[in-house]
Amino acid sequence: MAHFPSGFVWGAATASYQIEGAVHEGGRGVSIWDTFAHTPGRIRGGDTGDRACDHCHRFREDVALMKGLGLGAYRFSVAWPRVQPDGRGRTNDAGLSFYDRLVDELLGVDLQPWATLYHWDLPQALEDQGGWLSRDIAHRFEEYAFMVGERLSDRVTGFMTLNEPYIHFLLGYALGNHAPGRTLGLHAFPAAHHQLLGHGLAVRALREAGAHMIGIANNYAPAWPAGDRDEDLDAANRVDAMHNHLFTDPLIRGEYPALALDILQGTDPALLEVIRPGDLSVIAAPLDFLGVNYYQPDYVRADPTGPFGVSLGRIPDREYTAFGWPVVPEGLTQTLTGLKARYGETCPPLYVTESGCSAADVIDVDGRVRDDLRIRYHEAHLEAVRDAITQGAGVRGYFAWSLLDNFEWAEGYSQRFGLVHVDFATQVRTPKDSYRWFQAFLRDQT
Ligand code: PNW
Repeated sequence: MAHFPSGFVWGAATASYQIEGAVHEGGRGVSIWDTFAHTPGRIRGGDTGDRACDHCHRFREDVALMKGLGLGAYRFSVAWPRVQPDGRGRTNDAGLSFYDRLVDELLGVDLQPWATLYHWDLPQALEDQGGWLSRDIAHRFEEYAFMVGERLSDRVTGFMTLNEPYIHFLLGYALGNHAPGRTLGLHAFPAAHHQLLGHGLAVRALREAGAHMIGIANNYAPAWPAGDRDEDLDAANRVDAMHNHLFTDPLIRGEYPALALDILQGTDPALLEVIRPGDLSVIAAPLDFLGVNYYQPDYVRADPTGPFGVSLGRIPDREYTAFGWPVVPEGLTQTLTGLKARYGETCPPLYVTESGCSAADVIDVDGRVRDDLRIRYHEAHLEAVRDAITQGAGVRGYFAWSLLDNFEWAEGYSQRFGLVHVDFATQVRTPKDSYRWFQAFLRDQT
């Protein structure tokens, strides 16, 4: 495969609740994911993140695995309840110290730390006060962002405020398959607006605290109509507005997309009252980069019974991951070039902050873990990034999701996304074939 621009950032990504474990240690508070995972029936197999990859105790080994792969960067998330157990007031120094040690370990082997402030593990105390539906939370997030920024900005390369506010809004507050498990449909819009407001306030707080590379990791999915009926094209435009533009236009243009406002207004005009004068200029705080998490396009059909008149289907005739998601690398090219086309000169530099797949591992008698699907997946998606660069999208990095097999939210441990296999009973880590492939690929890049 051809070479990427020099200085291109190569990394792997994880998230706190998915890997850390140690949920009762070091003064950590309870998060909405602790509550949700311990509610019977919520997670496949009754799994929880109580132990996960035991990363809090094994981070040195995990950093060594990243180094061994030849990565130059690591994207992790900070668990808010570890740093501020009640989501307001008191800082928990033991929690911040953990991230201190992690960052120092990374720097010790020349890996750039990239930190996400919020990857869905809200302090339960804040959920009890309304969570992201309540406006106050935006200010709590600002305060927390400042705390983390003050402690880590001298050593962290890039900060991301939020991970995938769209997925958190959709699965956490609209549909309820993720924590906090609310099923408000589009009435969950305040959770979208308050995340965006919290993001804008956090950007400002991080800058005050000395951070210089600040962005967000958004989930993007090109909206593909499932048919050529006009209704399907309209349906795809609505999904595009809600999934892609709703969480990006405000950041870059300082306005919500008109189509999304129409949809929300049509649901309940009172929903838009959460947008107060001045909010959009806070939300549009200048960004140094835009993180792109990509998995698959939305395949959209008009369906009067579905939310905003659509239903999502499965793209036919593709290779599928163990999750049943189709492998569609050209959707990544389309996403990256689409962002550049929509925002032009105002488009911040792009980083792919997540790309990866769940694959059933085949473990040989000698312990070798074969995951050919994952090799094909990353190979094709890297080619897709290169195509986007050739077409003028400024892409500066690629973070594979994920370093380790981990707690895959509502799917528990049943879906494995890692370049490194984790035997959850023994916590033994085994680099998979995809790890070796990536290692050889990176060696070839230099
Ligand atoms: C992302 N969807 O979540 C998250 O950032 C990761 O924590 C997660 O492990 C990874 O992707 C794999 O799922 C998503 O339904 C969850 O479209 C669901 C969707 C997309 C992303």
